Formats: sequence, structure tokens, C-alpha cells
Amino acid sequence: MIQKTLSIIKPDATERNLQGAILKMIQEAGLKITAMKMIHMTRTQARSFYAVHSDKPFFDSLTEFMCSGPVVVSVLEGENAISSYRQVMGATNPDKADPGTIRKTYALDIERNSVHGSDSPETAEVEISYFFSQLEMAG
Ligand code: IDP
Ligand code: MG
Repeated sequence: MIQKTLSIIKPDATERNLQGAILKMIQEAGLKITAMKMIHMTRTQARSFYAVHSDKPFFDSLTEFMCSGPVVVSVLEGENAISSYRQVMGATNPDKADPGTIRKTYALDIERNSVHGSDSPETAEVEISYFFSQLEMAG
């Protein structure tokens, strides 16, 4: 099944100039980039994006981190893109991520873990429309 998913290259990665290296791993996994932009979220935007985690102890720290620098948001498309990208990303905690994954390779810790990817078709749709208008979607 061809799916779309939302990817974010997080501030810890843009800070270290890793956008190109991470996009290369995404493309080498066969995922196609069909929309992309670099933005710097406000605190309000970061808190709204991660609202599902608002009751978690790490919510304030996570959202401060997510608005601490620029991010690269993109729409990825491919066969089973949602689970396929989550495999390329690796586990949330880089200590538990498989070798060769983005997080194993680049994440600094469980919070500053370099990338975000949607976790279901429903969240992918909501997250894509949070960042991209129809006009910005190439494919
Ligand atoms: P995911 O990004 O792998 O889907 P989620 O559980 O949805 O992981 O958490 C969202 C983000 O919140 C993580 O990517 C990470 O940046 C941060 N996070 C998750 N768990 C923790 C934690 O225990 N401490 C600090 N930050 C966390
Ligand atoms: Mg998640």
C-alpha cells in the first residue's frame, strides 16, 4: 500500500548540519520526498504539534527543544511509508535503536533523537496537513 508520512529533522540535527546526511538515508531507503521546507516553530506551534504528549513529564522539555532551532519538515511517500520510515528512524531511545538507523547513527539522547515520523495513517494525515497546504504537495 502506498502511504504518505510526515518527517521532521529535529533541531539537534539541523544544529549539527545533518540535514543532507539524514535525507540521504531516507532516500536510500526508497522513500520519495514529495514536499519539504525548513521552518522554525514557535513555542505555541511546537506545543500544538505534540499536544498528544501534553500529559507526559517530558512535554515542556520536548516542546522547548523543538522550538529551539530550525527543523526540516517533509512528506515522504512509498510502499508502507509509515512503518518503513519508522524502521529507518529506529527506536525512540537511541540506545535501543538498531545499527544503521538514523537514531542509532545520529541521536544524542532519548529527547534529542534527530527525527520524527508519524505513527499511523490517522496521525500522518493530521500531521501532514498541520505543516503543508495542498498547494505545497508536489506528488
Ligand atoms: P517517537 O518520536 O519515537 O514516536 P514518542 O513516544 O511519540 O516517540 O515521543 C515523542 C518524542 O518525545 C520523542 O521522539 C522524543 O523526542 C521525546 N521523548 C519521548 N520519550 C521521552 C522521554 O522519556 N524523555 C525525554 N523525551 C522523550
Ligand atoms: Mg510518536
